[in-house]
Amino acid sequence: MDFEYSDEERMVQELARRLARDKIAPRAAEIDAREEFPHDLVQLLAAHGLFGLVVPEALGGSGAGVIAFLLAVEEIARACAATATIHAGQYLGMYPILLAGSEEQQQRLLPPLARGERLAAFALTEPEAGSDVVALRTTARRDGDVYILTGAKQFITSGDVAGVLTVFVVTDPAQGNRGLSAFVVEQGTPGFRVARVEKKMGIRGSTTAALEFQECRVPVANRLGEEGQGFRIAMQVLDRARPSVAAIAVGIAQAALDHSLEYARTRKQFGQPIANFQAIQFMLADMAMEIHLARLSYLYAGHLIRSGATRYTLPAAVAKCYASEVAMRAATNAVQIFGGYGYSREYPVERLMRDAKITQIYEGTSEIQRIVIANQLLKGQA
Ligand code: COS
Repeated sequence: MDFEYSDEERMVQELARRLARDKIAPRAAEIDAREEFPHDLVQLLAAHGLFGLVVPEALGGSGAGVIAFLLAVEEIARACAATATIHAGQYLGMYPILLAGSEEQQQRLLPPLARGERLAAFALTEPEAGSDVVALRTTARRDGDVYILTGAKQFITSGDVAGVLTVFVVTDPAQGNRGLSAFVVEQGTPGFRVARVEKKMGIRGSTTAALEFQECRVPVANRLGEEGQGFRIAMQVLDRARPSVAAIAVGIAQAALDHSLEYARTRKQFGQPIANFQAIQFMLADMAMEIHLARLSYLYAGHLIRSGATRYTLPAAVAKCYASEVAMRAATNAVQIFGGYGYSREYPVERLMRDAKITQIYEGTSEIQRIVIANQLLKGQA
């Protein structure tokens, strides 16, 4: 496995680290407190080309590649997990078009997304179907050169601010997973509306919307792939996207370690810095070990993607599941190290603990990742 970064990957990492430290970290606490969508930070990331890292130059991106993308996500999440969710959510929304879109669709839709002029969203989950994708109820019925979409979507990252949404629906209920199809719906399409924006425990700067489709007419030209390919497209997109959730989790865990180290060196009890106590040192060491391994696991999945592997379902699920559990443990232990101050909203670690929790839930819960991993093992694909 070659973990040498190219010059471009290293440059993107350094750029993201600098922006995160200088511009994003100072905004993180107020974005969280005000539950404010950070339009300024979206513009900042757009101005520095950070929305187009996996998009080829001919389609408005930089083609820096998946490793550059993952490294940027970790740096952004180290400063603000909400901003990292918006950033990674853009790629989640673009991947269906990148993986399944026709040349015409890619040329029409991707350049403004890659430049960050429009946001994208991935609309799969519904009120009655999250883990169980085949239970989707939103339907699309063909009528000449349009499809008529009817139904509801739930928990859609950036669903209210996105200009372009990739929406997964049932076109043939008799066909199970082969009866789902994927469509691009643009904001402003009659019949499409944002029903609600959720109030959340964490990642409060990222918006999460409930969407409604009432006789929403979508041109056939916006169908991604063929009818019946929706399930496979969704699974392929999730395989691509899960390493980026792992990178968000590693960024949160690294922030927990950064804050814990600083605090342990300066906080004095019993006449000395608490960093002198082995109970604290062991927590710091465990955090460092786990972060190291979680980072390697998302980089390994990224390496497989970069080298053109056709399936990386298992390593992507391993990275997502492991890193999200590492983030939760690291954030919980950071609160423990800070003691009473850790529980106070004056210090950043309580936000990290709230933000870490979502990484065990979105883009497939830890339980779903274990099912995916076990399925791969039992099919002999590991
Ligand atoms: N890549 C390509 N094809 C895939 C695939 C993948 N990662 N995963 C499954 N497929 C294909 C299979 O090869 C199979 O094809 P055939 O019917 O031709 O054999 C088909 O899709 C069905 O696969 P499988 O039988 O494994 O599907 P299941 O219904 O058992 O899948 C799980 C169940 C739980 C794995 C799936 O529904 C899933 O991942 N759910 C979680 C979704 C999720 O993460 N939701 C969170 C919200 S999204 S932000």
